[in-house]
Amino acid sequence: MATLLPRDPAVVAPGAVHIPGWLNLDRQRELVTACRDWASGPVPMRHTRMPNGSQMSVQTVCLGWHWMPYRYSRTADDVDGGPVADFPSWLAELGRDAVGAAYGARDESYNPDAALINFYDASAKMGMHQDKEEKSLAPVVSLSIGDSCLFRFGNTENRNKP
Ligand SMILES: O=C(O)CCC(=O)C(=O)O
Repeated sequence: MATLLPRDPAVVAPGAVHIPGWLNLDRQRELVTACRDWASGPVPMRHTRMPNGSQMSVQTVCLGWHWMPYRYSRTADDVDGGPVADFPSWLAELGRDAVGAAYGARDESYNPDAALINFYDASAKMGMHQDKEEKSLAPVVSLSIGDSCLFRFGNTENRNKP
């Protein structure tokens, strides 16, 4: 993809690899089309309500497993109780490709089964946090498409030094 700044792959922290421009425009378009589809149901995209009553500014829809604070379920118990959309095999394949690109070797045993799809409008943001509900050491693949943004990558000690 054409870019004004050279953006080379970088290891931003041990094990965390940033690969700018990894998805070409056609693949990005395919993914956006799929995300729009998932956003309309069976469980619609929504602002997650937190235990303190506030709503997250980002809108989220899940595949495979539904995330709510702070657990995962096969049904969207905090939305409409509906069944979570299937996690498609082509998305697991894309995940394996991404891990292969990041670490230099594909791992066929990597079999992701959940996706959180976040839609950020112009005012949405997400603060520094750790996702601690996942009892898994499997890699997390994050695909960012669309507007430019500040993506901060934290550390395991505190929230102050991304
Ligand atoms: O949208 C992102 O890239 C970050 C998502 C995230 O941190 C989360 O959903 O917990």
